[in-house]
This record gives sequence, C-alpha cells and structure tokens, in this order.
Amino acid sequence: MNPMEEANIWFAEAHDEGVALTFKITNHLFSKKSAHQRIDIFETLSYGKMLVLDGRVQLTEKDEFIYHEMLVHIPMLHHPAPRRVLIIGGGDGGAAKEAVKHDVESVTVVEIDEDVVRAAKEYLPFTASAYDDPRVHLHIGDGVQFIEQSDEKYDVVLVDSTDPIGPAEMLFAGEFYGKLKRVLNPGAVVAIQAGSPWYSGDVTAKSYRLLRESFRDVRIYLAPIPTYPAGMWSFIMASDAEMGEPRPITFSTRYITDDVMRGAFALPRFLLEALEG
Ligand code: AG3
Repeated sequence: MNPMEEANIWFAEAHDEGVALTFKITNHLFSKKSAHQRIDIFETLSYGKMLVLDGRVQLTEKDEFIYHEMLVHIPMLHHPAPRRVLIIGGGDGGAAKEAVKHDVESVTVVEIDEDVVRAAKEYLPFTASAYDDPRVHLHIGDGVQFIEQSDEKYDVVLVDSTDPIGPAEMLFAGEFYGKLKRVLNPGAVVAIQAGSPWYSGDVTAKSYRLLRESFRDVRIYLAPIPTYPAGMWSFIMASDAEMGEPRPITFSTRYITDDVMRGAFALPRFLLEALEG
C-alpha cells in the first residue's frame, strides 16, 4: 500500500450543512492558489484523478465523460452543421475533447485561469489531450471581455463554468446572455451548465428565465453525474432558431445515445415547479 493510502486521507466537498461527498485520496498531485482560485488535483482511490477548484469537484477521470458528452453533444446535434465552436471556461480541455468529435473547423477555449490549463496539461491528459488537436485554440482571458471584444462569430457556444460563486459569477448574469448575441452566427445554439437542480433549483430556474429573455427556444436537460452535488445536474440549451429534432449520433461515445438525448429533456415535477415559481 502506498504511504498516502495508508495515511487514510480523505477529501470532502460539503453539499449542504449536513451532507458531504468524501473521496479517499492516494496522492495530492497539485495544489496552488492561482490569481483566480484555489486549484487542487488529487489521485483518488475510486475515481482516478480529480480536479477541484475552490473546494468544488470539477471532474474526475472516471465520470467526466458523462458531463462533457452531455454539455457538448446535445447542443452540437441540435445545430444542423456546427463548424465554429466557442467554449467559455473548460480550461481542463474536456469539453473541447468532445467538440472535436464533430466535423468542426475550429474550437476556441476561453479560459480565465492559465494555471488550470497548465495543471490539466500536466496531470489530466485524458481531457487536456484536446489541446493536441490543431483545430483547438486556447485564449487565456475573461469570457465576458472576450465576447464583448471578439470580431469572430460561432455556431455553438458552450459555457463550461464553475458554480456561480467566484470567477464564474458574471457568466450567470442576464447581461452576459444578451452580450453573447454579438458572437453568434444565425441559427447558433448556446448551452450552459446550470447547476444542481436539487440543491440550487433557484439558480437553474433563474438561468432559464434569463435565457428566455434573450432567446426564442430555450430547453433544460438533465444528466446524472455521480461526483457532483446530489448526482443530478442541469444544463440549458438556447437558440433564436427553432431547434428541431437532433441529428443522430455518428461518433463514438460512452454515455450519450439517441435515446439518452431524447430522455434528458424529461424534467421532474419539483424542477418544473421551480421554473414556474
Ligand atoms: N464545471 C461544472 C462543475 C460544477 C461542480 N460543482 C460542484 N462540485 N459544486 C465542470 C468543468 C469541467 N470541465
């Protein structure tokens, strides 16, 4: 047994005052207080490598595919022919890794924290390998500033952010969704991660309402992510075009199927009620 494993060290993320998810740690690979947040990378006994920002689990080696496939492929397949993709956040490369499975011309990742990218390249090759693809371009900077200043236009914009506390706060504001329009091609589809509908249904509902103020067709969908709070996660997809049926999946996946894609839009009563309230 390695000495760290024997030492019985655990990492816990509290999901509310009375509940936490706890991982047995076999190695603390990286730790840094960057200009934007605290970054930790752990080797866990059960979930492989794990990226934690400000104490919140962002991804694990074992289940990242569920989150990234659902964030990326659902909007991409609701666009008739996405060629240019913008990812706001997602410095670990996980969303870019899925986006390049499509016939895209370019995938631009705008990450505010260069240290996240550096750490991912060193310790998380299963997501950061995306940066080896010549179609993937990295821009270090603030996502809001980028959309205010960019002259480029995109077919799909994905917001792969942390929770709406800390550096990502601005990405959940109404103004941001309005400004996004500047960088959208006609018929573009936008998708955001919209938090835990169980613990923060208010955040999910608020994002939904704000997106409805800016876009014509707005849809919420869910996915089970074992290592996120409550395991149930929400995403919102929005477009000014009426999004029709998704195109079928024609590339290799580990989670999403055509049926999963259809089923993901079925919402539980408590969330529908939060949306009305
Ligand atoms: N971004 C969403 C992570 C949210 C997790 N929240 C939490 N654990 N409290 C994931 C980024 C992966 N590319």
